[in-house]
Amino acid sequence: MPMFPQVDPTSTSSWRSLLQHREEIQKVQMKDLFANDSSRFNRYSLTLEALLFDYSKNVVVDETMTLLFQLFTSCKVDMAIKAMFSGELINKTENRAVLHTALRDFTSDKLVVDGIDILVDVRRVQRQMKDFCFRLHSGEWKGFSGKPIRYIVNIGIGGSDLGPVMVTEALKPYTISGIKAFFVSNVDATHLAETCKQINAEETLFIIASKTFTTQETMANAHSARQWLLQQGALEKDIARHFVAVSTHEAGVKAFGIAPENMFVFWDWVGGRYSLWSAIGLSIACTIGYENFEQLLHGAHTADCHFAKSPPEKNIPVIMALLGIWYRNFLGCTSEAILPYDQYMHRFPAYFQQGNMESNGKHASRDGKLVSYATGPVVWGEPGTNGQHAFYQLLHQGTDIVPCDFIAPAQSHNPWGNHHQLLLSNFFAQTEALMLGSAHADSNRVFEGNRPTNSFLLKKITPYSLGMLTALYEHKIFVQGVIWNIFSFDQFGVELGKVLAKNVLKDMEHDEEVTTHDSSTNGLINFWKKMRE
Ligand code: G6Q
Repeated sequence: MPMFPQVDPTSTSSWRSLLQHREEIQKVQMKDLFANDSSRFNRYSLTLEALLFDYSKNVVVDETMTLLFQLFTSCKVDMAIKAMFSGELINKTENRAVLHTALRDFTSDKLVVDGIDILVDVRRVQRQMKDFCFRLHSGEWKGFSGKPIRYIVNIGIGGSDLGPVMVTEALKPYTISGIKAFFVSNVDATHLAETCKQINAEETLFIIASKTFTTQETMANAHSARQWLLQQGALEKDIARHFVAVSTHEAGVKAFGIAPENMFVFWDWVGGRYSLWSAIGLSIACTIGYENFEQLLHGAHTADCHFAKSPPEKNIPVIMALLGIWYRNFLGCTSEAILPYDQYMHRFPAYFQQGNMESNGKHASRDGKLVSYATGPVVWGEPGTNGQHAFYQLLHQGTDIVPCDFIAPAQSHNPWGNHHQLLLSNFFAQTEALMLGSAHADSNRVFEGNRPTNSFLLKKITPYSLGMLTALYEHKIFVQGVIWNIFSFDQFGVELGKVLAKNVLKDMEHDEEVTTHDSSTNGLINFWKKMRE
């Protein structure tokens, strides 16, 4: 039985009303809305502690928002939110709870899932991580030649890579002095080889991060890293000082040769792309310190409380989600851009590209039928201002409307001359120009305007504020998944890739001509066989 009712969103009266309302909104120009309503910014913006969310530059009027909030109610999203936080098995296709929120909950005493209080285990692993970081940073943990660890190399891919990379990059100013972090994900040996050129084996800790501990890319890189360490003078007995693992698969970790005391566990109720808050965040904690990692969790918990307790009209992730649905399902937008005006945040769009596209890139509804409406859009982005000198052309004058999220800190970690003002002047000017547009006699020079943006202003990018922002984006994905009536927490499309490559690999391991595939695939494999060394 589903934990919360399944609702086909198109069967609701709010959906039908939104379809009608769309006709009226086609005539609306945001610039007129601003001209006629001096309170629009105040009415269409919210704060969460020091974070400002301005959604006034969207093609919406009060009626749009009212209908969207009605859609939220008709689709029983409030029940779904409760079901997630309380640990119900809402990831039904994998028969799992979805509880990354429990990893950042320092206030609850107990959370029972399948008869087990999971918070006991959560706190035990957090203490293990804290203790490990202390030993690492105090120099007590030494490499095979007796030197302390300086290089952290996380080996993982997808959810076991993107989150740690995104956070470690975004929080670079918090890096512990003397520590340098690297992330190896691609099975292309170049990734590992180029990393090895920048590190010393005797001062390196490899963190093998893999939920399943079977992922081809991660296992290949882990074995090659092990081989490299031995080539650099380490002995078999030294492996324990240079390799630790983060996984849910204890037997797999053991088989690789990593001692159980050097394993950090997490649980099947943590989805890969939601796992940076678990022990998968070990590379983050090793790089910026455990206390800062904990601040990240605290920030996320603040967003969790906001999401769980605020009414839809005051709920930032709910409004982010509803606006996304408005553009995707009613105004036909096929993509969304995330544009951080902060160089340290350069992997934030990639992180949420996975978060969104892997969660909501689904075509089957929760009752197993094919959906009759659009689900997750393409999500992409790059940091400003670089994007301005590249793809913003299409944002301003292209034939597609791309709703954009602009994100920036009010304060820079590098207050150098007037750089930060220059950066933010671009942010503010771009959102204004996208909204206003400009007229010209020459159509090549016309900017139609009326192009929607959300703006997020944070005081500064800190572990706490980044945790908060990240959790807001996570909850946006959740709300959209519920309204689209799809399962957001499985990833059969990703798993397909893992199987396909294995099958083709078998055909590449012998010298015979391959004939069992379509002519293109046969042709490619056979051409490669002739060209390989
Ligand atoms: C995330 C996905 C996927 C996964 C990787 C790595 O939600 O499931 O990106 O994280 O395929 O998987 P492992 O952690 O099992 O190696």
